Amino acid sequence: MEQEKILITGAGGQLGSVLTEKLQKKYGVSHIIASDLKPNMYFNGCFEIIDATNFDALQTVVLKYNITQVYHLAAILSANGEKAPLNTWNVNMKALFNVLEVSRLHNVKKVFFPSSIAVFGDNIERTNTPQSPNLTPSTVYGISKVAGENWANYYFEKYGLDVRSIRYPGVIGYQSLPGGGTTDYAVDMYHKAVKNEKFECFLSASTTLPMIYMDDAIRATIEVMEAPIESITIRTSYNIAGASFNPEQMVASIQKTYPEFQVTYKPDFRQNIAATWPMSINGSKAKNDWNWKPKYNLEDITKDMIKNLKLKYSVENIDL
Ligand code: NAD
Ligand code: AKB
Repeated sequence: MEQEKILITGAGGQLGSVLTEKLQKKYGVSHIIASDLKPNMYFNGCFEIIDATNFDALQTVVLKYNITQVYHLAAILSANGEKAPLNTWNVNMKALFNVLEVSRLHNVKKVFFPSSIAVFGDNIERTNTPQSPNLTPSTVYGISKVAGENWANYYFEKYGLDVRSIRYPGVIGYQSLPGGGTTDYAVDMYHKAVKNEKFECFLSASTTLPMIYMDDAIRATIEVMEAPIESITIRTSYNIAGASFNPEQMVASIQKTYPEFQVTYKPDFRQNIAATWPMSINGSKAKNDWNWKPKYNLEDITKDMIKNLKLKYSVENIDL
């Protein structure tokens, strides 16, 4: 384990910035190479600028550090993706092909590819959505994730490349800001509540979606990557359960601490995306195969978000 050299693409993003720190703690700072389109001033340790759509840039870094594992997080998310569909397809697919090819060519042992609940579309059971229904996503982002899952499976079957993947629900955390998805409202709502501001929600009050707390999301990522190879029976991507709730339930949960907190609803194009996604996920394969169990429900998330955001904003005020 001491010999691992781990490259993270998209390390400056919502998940990447937290995952980088977690992996640094686990493996040692010098074993983790964070990369993104531009440097992140908060990173300690090794950082490389890599546009993951550039094969040579990626290959150079993999060879320079003798990379043994890649966590490939770089992508354009659902809402931003709809603003430029062809570019989103190009970025999401080209970056993944580069990661898979460079890994195959240079003996990278394991690759993590994050998929999403965006793989699901209209033709699903929206409650307790099963692992393998007909996947007909409504966004270019979702289409790229379905294709990515199948390419992950292809590289495992054809070349034996150990690619592992989970379908993240919407991720909520205090450490970082989300990067242009349909579930971003949830993080924004907590920030506004703690700053004693009003919030305008771009989804309707009753839009229930699967969500997951950052700690659970990072733990699931590391657990699936560390599971014994024989326990991984799904090589496309695992459904994972987190918590499921709608904006109205979030507001009620926040109002237990901030009774004056006010939210108005102004659904926009993201409402149509959310309407095609599951309301809750059946994560039984992940549970059976590698023991996945989420720790945070809505009340736990609200408590931890408020506690940490209060701290964050009070420190920022002291700095001023
Ligand atoms: P994010 O948008 O916050 O971060 C993505 C990062 O990728 C950004 O820092 C961006 O600069 C970088 N990036 C974009 N194009 C790049 C390129 N060509 N080369 C290198 N870097 C590039 O996203 P996130 O929320 O941290 O998501 C990380 C991964 O997890 C993504 O693949 C996303 O699809 C997946 N995911 C996230 C969520 C969520 O709720 N956050 C849910 C499901 C799946
Ligand atoms: C998004 O909303 O695009 C992401 C996701 C669920 O994939 N948060």
